[in-house]
Amino acid sequence: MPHRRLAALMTASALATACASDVPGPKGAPLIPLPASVRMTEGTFTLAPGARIGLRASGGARVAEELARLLRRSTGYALPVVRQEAEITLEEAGGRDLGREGYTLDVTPDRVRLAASTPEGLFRGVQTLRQLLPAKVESATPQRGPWMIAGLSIEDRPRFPYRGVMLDVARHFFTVDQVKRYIDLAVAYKVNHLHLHLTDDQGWRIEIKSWPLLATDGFYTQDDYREIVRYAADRFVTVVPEIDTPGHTNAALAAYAELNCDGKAREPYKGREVGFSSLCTGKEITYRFLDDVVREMAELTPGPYLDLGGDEAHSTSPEDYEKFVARAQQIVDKYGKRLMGWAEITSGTVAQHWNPREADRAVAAVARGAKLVMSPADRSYLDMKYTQDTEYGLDWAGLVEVGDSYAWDPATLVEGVAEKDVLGVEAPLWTETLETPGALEYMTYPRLPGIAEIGWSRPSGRSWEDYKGRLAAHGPRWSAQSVNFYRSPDVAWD
Ligand code: TNX
Repeated sequence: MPHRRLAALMTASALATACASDVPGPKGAPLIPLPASVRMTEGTFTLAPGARIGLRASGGARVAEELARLLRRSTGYALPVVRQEAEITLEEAGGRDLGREGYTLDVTPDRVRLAASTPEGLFRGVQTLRQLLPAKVESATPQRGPWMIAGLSIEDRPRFPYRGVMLDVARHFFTVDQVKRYIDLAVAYKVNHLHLHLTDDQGWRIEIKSWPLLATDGFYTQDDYREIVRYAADRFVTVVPEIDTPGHTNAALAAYAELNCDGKAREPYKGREVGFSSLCTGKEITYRFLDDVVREMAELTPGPYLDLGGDEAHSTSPEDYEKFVARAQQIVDKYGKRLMGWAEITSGTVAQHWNPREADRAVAAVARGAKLVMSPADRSYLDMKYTQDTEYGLDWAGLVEVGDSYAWDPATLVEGVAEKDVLGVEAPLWTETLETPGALEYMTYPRLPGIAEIGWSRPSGRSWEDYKGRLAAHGPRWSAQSVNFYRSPDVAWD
């Protein structure tokens, strides 16, 4: 039966885009990330002005309110949240364990039914629902309907538990509100970790009460930081704070003379060189400092990870580095957190692969029992230029067009690293050349959604040819939110 085989060969993605042409009105819903399974069904649901959002799950109230807020803005409908079955219902997946982030979404002519085992699963499902509606649903002001969704049945859960984005707020500082918007845009693609690179040679951006001179100019107070953590948590995003050590520490070495081996404070630094600074690994005060910083950060951070960097410590001897990292590990253990660091770090539960020329470090980390977050600079670095002409960014890892950032797989990229070794993926955005939110957005979109898909979706359904078709439909969504994105010529934008 050849047609049966054909149907079986049709990937979830083909089906997801197939709906496009069948829907009267809106042009369908090319989903990113691609769900684990999508089945098209008969008919179309239309959101009517009198529709309600029904909540039949404990703990999902904030998710339901967030969905209502989003839909009210653009539809202008009242959309009350009620505690009963309604036109759009969010409910607990009865009996079935969909995992922490999994969900099912069923659209029939008379209802939308979203089910999950946790509020987090409902939140991930809401992101899918947004993408099923026309792009104008992202608008902040009332738009004209109709608001239609093609009938379908989705069952979805992520491939990897860690799907992150990193923002370097040290090279250039970004305010709490700017970080909130950055989070809002990223969660639409089911990103669930925000790694904040809080300290570097150029600046220390988090208040440490026991060392008050560290952060003096452009920084988060501890209350600011708590606010970011809370905002992220409300969107099921875990903040991973990074205090880079023992290198990338000029800002600390400038603030406190006693942290230097020679006891002399360093000059503040504004340049772009790396690898010139090091904490004094032979002095006890260095470990008192580290203990204080780790204690305060652990108190502020509900997430499991505390990242101590460890990259490019070119001014620390290998022996001193080892010694330092061993002490750092003890301190992080003492405060009940898990040490995370870049692949150079020789200790810790999670190591982050970043340098394509040093993939052996990732393999070594796995041999030590660490899990990997994959963020290869030549694929997932959001600060790499797209082309020679890109106004911002660096090119040390190469030029990274949208297709380059999409076409790789974390379980096959590095020989000696397999699926089981991978915790997930991350897209880091370093900000040596980026000073404004518009510049951040330009480098992040459209590459972040591709990295998010690599972390969420099964590799079997993925191809650049298919992906770029889906990506095209996200341009109008970003336009509706005034996102400054790069209109890659490789994508036929809607
Ligand atoms: C390398 S990636 C660095 C950063 C730079 C970045 C620029 C890593 C662990 N270290 O210090 O900002 O390249 O792309």
